[in-house]
Amino acid sequence: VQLEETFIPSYFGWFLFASVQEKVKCTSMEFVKTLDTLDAFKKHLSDFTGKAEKEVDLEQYFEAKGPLHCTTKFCDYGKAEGAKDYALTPAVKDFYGSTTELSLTALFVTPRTVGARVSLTEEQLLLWPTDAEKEAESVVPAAASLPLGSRAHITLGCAEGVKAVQTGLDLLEILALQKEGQQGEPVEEMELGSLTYYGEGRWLLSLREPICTAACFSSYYK
Ligand code: ACK
Repeated sequence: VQLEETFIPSYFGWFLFASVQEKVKCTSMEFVKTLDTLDAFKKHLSDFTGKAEKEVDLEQYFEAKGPLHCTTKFCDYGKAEGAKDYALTPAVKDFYGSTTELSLTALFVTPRTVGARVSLTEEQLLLWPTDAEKEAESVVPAAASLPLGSRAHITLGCAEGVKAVQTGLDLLEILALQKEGQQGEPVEEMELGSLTYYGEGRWLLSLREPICTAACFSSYYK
């Protein structure tokens, strides 16, 4: 049993193929650069800088680390709650090393993170921990009432001093606002889709065409 425990990874997830990582990074960079130039964004600049007059270079503001992936279960080498049970789930064993196609349906930017929303298929949901949303309840109270898979995302960048776990929380926050009936402020139609502002520096771009990317279900140790 001890041996098994030492082999529980940092996290399980779908890892984007190297060939599509660049495409996703370029698309998000393009979005961030365009967002930076919009008058609507400049109007709310203080969300990011704390001061109205200050400028922000969004391209520099976010830093990307590690391989692009969509976490299914953060295990912390077995220390996270439910890590061992998850690692032993039949679905994890069955799908380990298999390829799937992830559908990215939105991009979002907050003063903390930039990420992509991943819309999971029924089959992909077999790998989704049933308590992933509920675990975020202390930070996003409405999270537990959101559908399974709502937290699924790819972290594309974090502001200085912000940890990647924040990206999924930022996404849940936006989805919780939508569920409460907050429509957000429609800002404009961009080439990639429609941009909405949800206050407090939260921007969501709903993609006209989802970005489909090949990914492999695996795990990360380090
Ligand atoms: O961007 P992410 O999904 O956010 O990918 C990284 C990955 O695990 C390695 O750090 C995610 N992560 C970190 N801590 C947690 C946590 N407590 N709950 C859920 N996901 C987490 C992080």
